[in-house]
Amino acid sequence: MTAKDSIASADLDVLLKQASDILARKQVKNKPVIAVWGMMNAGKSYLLNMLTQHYNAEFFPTNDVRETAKLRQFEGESYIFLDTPGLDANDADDQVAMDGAAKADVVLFVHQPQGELEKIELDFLKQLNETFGDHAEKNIVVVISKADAESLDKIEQIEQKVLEQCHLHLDFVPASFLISGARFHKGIQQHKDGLVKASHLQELKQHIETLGIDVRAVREERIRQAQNGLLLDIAAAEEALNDEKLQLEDDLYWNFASFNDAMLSLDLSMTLKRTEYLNERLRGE
Ligand SMILES: Nc1nc2c(ncn2[C@@H]2O[C@H](COP(=O)(O)OP(=O)(O)OP(=O)(O)O)[C@@H](O)[C@H]2O)c(=O)[nH]1
Ligand SMILES: [Mg+2]
Repeated sequence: MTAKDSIASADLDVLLKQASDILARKQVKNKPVIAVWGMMNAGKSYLLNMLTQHYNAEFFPTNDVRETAKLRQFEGESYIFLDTPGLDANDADDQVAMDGAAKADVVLFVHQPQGELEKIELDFLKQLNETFGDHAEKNIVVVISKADAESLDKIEQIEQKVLEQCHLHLDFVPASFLISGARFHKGIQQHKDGLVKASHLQELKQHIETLGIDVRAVREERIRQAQNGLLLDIAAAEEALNDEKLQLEDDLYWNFASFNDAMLSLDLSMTLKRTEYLNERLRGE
């Protein structure tokens, strides 16, 4: 097997796996799946603990260093909450995060306010946007996390910039929320309504409810988008294979050209020799 063969069959394996993943997407549960998605350490798991009322014992483990490596879900009364590993341009973990996003009906894209969206975040958001098709605008929600870690001015500037980036790169401006899970946690534990209010977590919860997610419509659209994407990939792989075939035929032709030339001159000299021999024999008779 040549190197080219192995590349083509590896590509094909990936495409076949994607096809079977799409077919396996039929989900039994009809509760909307709300997934958090974003860079590592953005505060995704912390936010989910607050949204699922895990105030004392964490259901979704949090940490200052990379923590979530696998998908983890909690089934609440109305929703299923799904935690995903942080995106970090590490192929294996990012694939798990992509698989998680593929299962979601709503994605809370969590961005911590250290600046505007990074290129990698925008690239992931663009991919996500495509997979949601018509539902992207409503079902992708931006969460600027750790809002207590910066001044309100600074955070609002960052939010403004993030929304401009979305407008430019995704072609829509998503709903966005400035959330402080830490304030919410403190507010709940110390019974301080002011802190709970300032955390804006309730607003995010209400927003999710007002989305009125039509689980069937979102999933059908996402499967349709995934199938379209896969068909395009298969067409591209077919074209690449065809190019390889033409190149091989070309190589074969040129590699055999000198051999064919040699055979032709051998044939010619044999004919000459035979004629010489026959002439000599005739002369001798
Ligand atoms: N100040 C502040 N810190 C927060 C807040 N939310 C989360 N953190 C802290 O940020 C760190 C990362 O939080 P996680 O929830 O584990 O982040 P994650 O996005 O799940 O991280 P990975 O799973 O590794 O991708 C933890 O130390 C949290 O305590 C917040 O609202 N305010
Ligand atoms: Mg986490």
